[in-house]
Amino acid sequence: MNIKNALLLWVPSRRGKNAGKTFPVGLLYVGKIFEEHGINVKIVDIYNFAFDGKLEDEYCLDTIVKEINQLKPEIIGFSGIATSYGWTKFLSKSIKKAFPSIIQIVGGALSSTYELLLTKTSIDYVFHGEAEANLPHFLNAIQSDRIVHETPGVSYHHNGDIHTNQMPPQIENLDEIGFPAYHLINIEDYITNARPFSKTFVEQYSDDLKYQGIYEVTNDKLKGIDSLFPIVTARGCTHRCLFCYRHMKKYRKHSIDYVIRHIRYVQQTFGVSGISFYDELFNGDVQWVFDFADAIDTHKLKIAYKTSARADKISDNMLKRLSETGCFSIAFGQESGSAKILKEYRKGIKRSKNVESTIQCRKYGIHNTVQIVIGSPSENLNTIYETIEFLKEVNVKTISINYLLPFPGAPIWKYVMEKQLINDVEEYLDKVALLGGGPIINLTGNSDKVWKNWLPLIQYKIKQHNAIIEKRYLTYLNEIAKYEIKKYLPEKVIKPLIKIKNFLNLKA
Ligand code: B12
Ligand code: SF4
Repeated sequence: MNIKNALLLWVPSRRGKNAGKTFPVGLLYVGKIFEEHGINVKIVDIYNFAFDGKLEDEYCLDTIVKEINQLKPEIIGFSGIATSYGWTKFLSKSIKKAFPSIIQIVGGALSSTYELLLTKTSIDYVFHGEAEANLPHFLNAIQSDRIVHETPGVSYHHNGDIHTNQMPPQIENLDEIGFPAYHLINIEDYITNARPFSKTFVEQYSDDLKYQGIYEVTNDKLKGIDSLFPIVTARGCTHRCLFCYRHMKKYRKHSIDYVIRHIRYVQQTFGVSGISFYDELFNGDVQWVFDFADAIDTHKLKIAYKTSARADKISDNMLKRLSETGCFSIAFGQESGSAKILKEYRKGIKRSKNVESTIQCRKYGIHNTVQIVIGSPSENLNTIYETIEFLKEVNVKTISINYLLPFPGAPIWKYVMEKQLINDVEEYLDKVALLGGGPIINLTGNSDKVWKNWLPLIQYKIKQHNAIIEKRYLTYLNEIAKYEIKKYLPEKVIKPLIKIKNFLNLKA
């Protein structure tokens, strides 16, 4: 079969107002493979025309039908995550009706819904894992009229059953993949703004006298950096947490040489200076991190970057080197303040290490959003209070709290299926797409009323704590007023105190 054109669809994972645009990194790697097989590719990002309202599906379909009539693709590929399922179903069925000969394939984390995709939609093949390991086999087979059913790591429907072929070996040397096919999208549409980070850093620590001045270090790192660009330095992770869907098993890093070349390439080609590392795990190889920092110095690279990391592999020295080389933000995934829940999450990190690493970040002017996941099967009011205590202890103001959302393929999914906690998976995925990380499914033994109130309870307690902390600094303010030493203190100390005083509407 002669394949001339392929259309790749980046399917939103959220619905309505929450549908935010995200960089289609995975599809740029997929598009590259098609091009290497002499196939013309077009990427269409559905986020560009997804909007609120009942007609969003129909409107979206109209736009895609126009694209199909223009491009005349022999293959359509869908990419997204599990919550992109609803859109994919609607589009897949509608497209099959109008264009029955087009082969429909799916990849990315969306492939975790492969059973639904192959029974309830018109998808022909679902690709598991990384496209570099199975898509070339599929394209070679199709182009030379061989049997595509033998492609490793692919699920398909055959004689009334779903078949899943054995996974191919993962790519060992990631550098062989090369750079993503950036020319397939309009890069300008995706570069995000780096400025809000310096703002949140100021908000985060402005009341903590010990760290006055630190935000200036961060502002310094972000000087002239107004854009963030995604780069992948690793694939896979060393762990397997309860709620995490992992379709790339083994942990692998690109070489430092590759990453430096990649950074230089995007800086020179797109004029960006800020980098957002899109790895599942950036610091899985500790020595790599130090070597990377040294390479940034050696090559005199001027960058600012944000990344994610496991707190157990963080050390004072690592934070120092990261900060010195431009790191302004790290996300750890602290998950919980309860040792019991951390164990249930199989996080492999102790509470005390989470506290230590989070606090250490301030010392080096590195912003940290504390990420909390609540609502695992063993969660109760005691463990929620342990999390509240943890949040008070680390005293960080930027906190992201989400209820645990089970996704197909994650370890928790088995528990949910065994306990029959979800009757209709399609309906559940649509609900998650609409509501995000709110209270959607109660996995705990607590009543819905209690469980739903955990999030507002944490938020209330933390607000209360922050107000107490802020009041504490009023004592300093009183002292300042009393001894009239205002003029002897630097502005950077006075300003936040005045702000707090005005905020609390209190007299000094
Ligand atoms: C960076 C990231 C984000 C970023 C950017 C999102 C984005 N642009 O994708 C941010 C922070 C915004 C984000 C948010 C969320 N994320 Co996220 N994110 C990731 C992360 C760490 C990396 C994604 C990435 O770019 N990888 C690099 C590329 C190279 O890999 P890839 O996309 O998988 O693509 C490869 C293959 O999958 C395959 N492939 C991909 N598409 C296709 C298509 C075809 C046709 C074929 C053949 C092959 C193929 O080939 C590619 C090359 O090898 C992944 C973890 C992971 N490793 O995937 C989680 C992950 C995708 N996120 C996840 C989740 C749940 C979320 C949130 C819902 C979290 C939340 N509660 O809010 C939100 C959703 C936000 C949104 N609006 O979409 C889950 C999805 C779980 C699932 N079963 O669907 C993942 C897998 C994390 C996890 N392990 O649980 N995320
Ligand atoms: S949550 Fe983080 S540490 Fe845990 S398995 Fe997923 S990527 Fe790895």
